Amino acid sequence: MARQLYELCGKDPEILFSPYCWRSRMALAHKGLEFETVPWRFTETDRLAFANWEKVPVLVDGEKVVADSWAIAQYLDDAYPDAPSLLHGRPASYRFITSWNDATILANVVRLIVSDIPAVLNEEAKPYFIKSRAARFGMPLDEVTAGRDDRLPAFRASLQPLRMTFASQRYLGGEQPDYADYIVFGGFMWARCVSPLQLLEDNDPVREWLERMLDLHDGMGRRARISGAEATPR
Ligand SMILES: N[C@@H](CCC(=O)N[C@@H](CS)C(=O)NCC(=O)O)C(=O)O
Repeated sequence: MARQLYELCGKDPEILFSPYCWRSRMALAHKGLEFETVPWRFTETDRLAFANWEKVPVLVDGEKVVADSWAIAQYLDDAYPDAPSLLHGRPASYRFITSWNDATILANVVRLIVSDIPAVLNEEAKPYFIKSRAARFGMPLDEVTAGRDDRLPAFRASLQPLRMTFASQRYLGGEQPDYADYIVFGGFMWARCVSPLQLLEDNDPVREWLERMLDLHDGMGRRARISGAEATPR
């Protein structure tokens, strides 16, 4: 059986927008491993019963089933030690990057784009998403993102650790990307796929890094389908 990655999609199965799934698809590409996407939508938890899990990504690699993006990264390094490393045998250091990313980037990005997500969802997933996320934020999704343009400068300022790093290296991994880059990249792909909002200014070094990331692995990120008929790159 071909290697399979269960990934979150919209009503259009080619709109793949989960930040966590992007980590895993870039990690597979980094390892040079071919895989096919199994499109998965919110509310389809039954389809993940085989993995004893309720979220994506889930990787099926032959007999092996691995759920959770972090577990997938570790599994790939263990199972394919001769392919380029993701975590370089030091998963502990990447834990911090994951935590910083999730607490700073993902937590802010969701407050900038969450109201754009229902438009990409299938009819069944829409009410589930709107209700569950409104409950999480304690307010309707439009209120969560209200005034988002005014909040962009603070979001951009929070990325200063990235700018300081890119002043002396091309990637978080150094001269080559590694899993640290894929962790951070996932959040930007999430926004790119579902929202017209331009998170980064054109002359931002983070934007320059993002452009490099979009080109990796035969332009996997750049080729990704994004929502909106106009679909101008952002
Ligand atoms: N810690 C998990 C998080 C995965 C996760 O939250 N996935 C979301 C998609 S972005 C999901 O499947 N959510 C299901 C739901 O909200 O019902 C990982 O790193 O894989």
